[in-house]
Amino acid sequence: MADVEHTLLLIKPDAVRRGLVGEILSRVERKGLRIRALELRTIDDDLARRHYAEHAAKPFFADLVAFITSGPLVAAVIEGPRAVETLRTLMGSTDPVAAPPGTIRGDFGLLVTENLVHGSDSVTSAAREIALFFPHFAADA
Ligand code: RTP
Ligand code: MG
Repeated sequence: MADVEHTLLLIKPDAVRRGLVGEILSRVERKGLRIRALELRTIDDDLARRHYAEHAAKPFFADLVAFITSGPLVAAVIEGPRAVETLRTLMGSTDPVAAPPGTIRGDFGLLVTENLVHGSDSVTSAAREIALFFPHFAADA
């Protein structure tokens, strides 16, 4: 597959608390994307700040870091053709109020602060984020 991409999926602590891990992974798999790495873990403050570094100056940054470290999340490397954009389409827009039904955020979310999932926003971001969460991941292994 010439245009295969890898992207980082996070099933955020709110979705883990609500028991939506299987539902979300199932949607990703049914779409045809492949899970290449998978881990349940609670991330620390340092990893959260590095993952969300682009938002460091935003007023919601402290709340974002507190939320994403508030309990276990599921991190996954997802593979497939145009995987970055495909996963973002499955997720729906950042604010669940604007995300249409049929998307993960549109079907299960209410609040922008607890919006269930993260997906890398570009191939460049994906490479940076995969290296943070899965430092030993090799795309061609
Ligand atoms: P994510 O990075 O988590 O996948 O979300 P995203 O790309 O759709 O949105 P982004 O702009 O990267 O924002 C990162 C996360 O910050 C939270 N946020 N809170 N309180 C607020 O106004 C606000 N705005 C954004 C969201 O939880 C968003 O997922
Ligand atoms: Mg983002």
